[in-house]
Amino acid sequence: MSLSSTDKARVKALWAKAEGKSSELGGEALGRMLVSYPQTKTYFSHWGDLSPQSAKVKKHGATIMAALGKAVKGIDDLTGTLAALSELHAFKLRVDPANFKILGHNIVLVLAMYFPADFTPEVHLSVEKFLQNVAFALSEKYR
Ligand code: HNI
Repeated sequence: MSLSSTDKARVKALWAKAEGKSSELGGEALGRMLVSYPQTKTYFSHWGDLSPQSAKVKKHGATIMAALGKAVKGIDDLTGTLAALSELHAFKLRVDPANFKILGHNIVLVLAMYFPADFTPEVHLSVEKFLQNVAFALSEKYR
């Protein structure tokens, strides 16, 4: 499902609000994913402590959100913007693309928690579509 100009505008507006807190939001989303979907822990087992308090989990949450911030800026060409990351996740990290959906779910949840007034059903719809397109772009290089 491609993003309409309205979807893009909603995502950009919410992101403008979230950006300042993006490290915290990312840490919360990744930390929650590792607890609520324990099957995702296998990819990060080399880190040892995978609790939401873990410094590595927090730092990586910030890394993921920074990449998503770039995706928001490159929202008109997500496949191009995320090509290198797709390559990395497909061939080096070998992450099952089903997990992109799981992380996306946790990101949606955290955005709704932090910005309840902004997270109207319409914004929810546009954010879901954006994250679906991100997941699709990240899956592009899997062959
Ligand atoms: Ni992901 C590394 C972005 C989903 C497992 N990941 C990265 C890096 C970025 C990134 C950026 C750092 C790249 C580098 O070092 O050059 N990851 C994203 C984004 C999403 C995503 C934008 C989806 C929105 N990654 C996932 C998912 C998993 C995942 C769903 C597994 C469940 N990623 C990893 C692993 C690494 C990683 C594992 C390497 C971590 C490390 O440092 O050891």
